[in-house]
Amino acid sequence: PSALPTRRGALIVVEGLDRAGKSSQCEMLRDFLSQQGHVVKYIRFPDRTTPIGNLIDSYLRGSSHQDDHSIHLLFSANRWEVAKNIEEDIANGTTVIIDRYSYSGAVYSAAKANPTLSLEWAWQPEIGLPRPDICLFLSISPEEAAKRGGFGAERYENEAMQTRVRELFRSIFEKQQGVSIIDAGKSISEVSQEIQGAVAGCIARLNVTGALRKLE
Ligand code: ADP
Ligand code: 2DT
Ligand code: MG
Repeated sequence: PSALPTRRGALIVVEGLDRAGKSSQCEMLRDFLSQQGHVVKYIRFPDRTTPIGNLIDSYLRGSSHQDDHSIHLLFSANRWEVAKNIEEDIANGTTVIIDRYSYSGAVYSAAKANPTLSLEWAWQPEIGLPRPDICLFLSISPEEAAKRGGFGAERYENEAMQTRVRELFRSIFEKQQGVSIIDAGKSISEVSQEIQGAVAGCIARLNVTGALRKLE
């Protein structure tokens, strides 16, 4: 008898401000889904390990300067350089969890208030990338985030930037479909329960969702 076609994996994105709990929750979700028998990969953007990622890392640490548009396109290129791999993994049945994606890409660059770098401009290079089946936005107040430790030394880790980023995240997630807004101010286990519920619903609907789509 011929084998059943492989059920495709789900593409899950976790977004949010610094210290919202993205990386902790991605790890917990990976472990949870693995225990359920899914094959899971956890990746993050920026991926600082590639040649493009090295440039981004040096910029974020303040060791190099880049034009706002140029660094924006490098962040996007850092996604495009693995887009095919993600699509192949999904097609082969692997569920891929991504810590930050195009939404961070558009929002952080637009938050610089550079007159020739609008949110709309910033979104354009993301068009055509794999579209997540679900995007979990971990929403946290500045007060709650502050309780989780002070700002680090990297670029963007300051009050003014974070405030603009918060506003822009809100405005783009109002327009996107398939976004689950999660109250990330709750305890780690409460947040993970909510995430597991939202992801289980998404995976259950995948049969009818059909092929992985693209960002538009
Ligand atoms: P992010 O990746 O969004 O920057 P992390 O997962 O690295 O966030 O978490 C930032 C810090 O906050 C870590 O010290 C982590 O242990 C802590 N933390 C994460 N989630 C919670 C939570 N729900 N409640 C309290 N502390 C948390
Ligand atoms: P972390 O590695 O701590 O998540 O911080 N960023 C991220 C952008 O400006 N553009 C992007 O496309 C992405 C993915 C957010 C990385 C910092 O880089 C910002 C914080
Ligand atoms: Mg993190």
